[in-house]
Amino acid sequence: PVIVLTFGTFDMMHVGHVRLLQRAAALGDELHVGVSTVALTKRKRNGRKTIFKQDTRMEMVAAIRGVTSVFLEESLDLKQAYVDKVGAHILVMGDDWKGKFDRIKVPEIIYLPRTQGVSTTSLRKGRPIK
Ligand code: C2G
Repeated sequence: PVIVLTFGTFDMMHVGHVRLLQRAAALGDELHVGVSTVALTKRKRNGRKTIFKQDTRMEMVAAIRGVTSVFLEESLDLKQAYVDKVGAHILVMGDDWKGKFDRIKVPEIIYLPRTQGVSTTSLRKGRPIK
């Protein structure tokens, strides 16, 4: 089977996250998802906490059709270890991460375009979605 791996925070799950996961799932037979811990998210986002706890975010991601398994992503620097552990053939990331993981040894890295007009930040601000 073709094994796909992706990562994210998935706080306040929205259509951009769902589409990213479904496009990733369509690239292979299994989709494994690393969900950032609260501690990693604070480091990624200058100390800003997530709205939802890590267990709740994992539960939401696991409920999406096509997701095979979820695990906690504890550090950005452990990407290679996670790739090796799940035996990933394809590493998928949104194109906001373009080029960032090019050193990872994995047969293929695909950066998918983000869904425009929706983000956790816009939801937090309560802005209407186009
Ligand atoms: N995404 C998207 N469209 C949006 C918003 C997000 O396609 N409108 C994608 C992102 O590009 C990412 C995934 O959804 O691939 C999860 O987004 P975030 O929760 O913002 O994840 P992030 O904090 O970027 O974590 O190891 C890398 C990180 O853990 C990625």
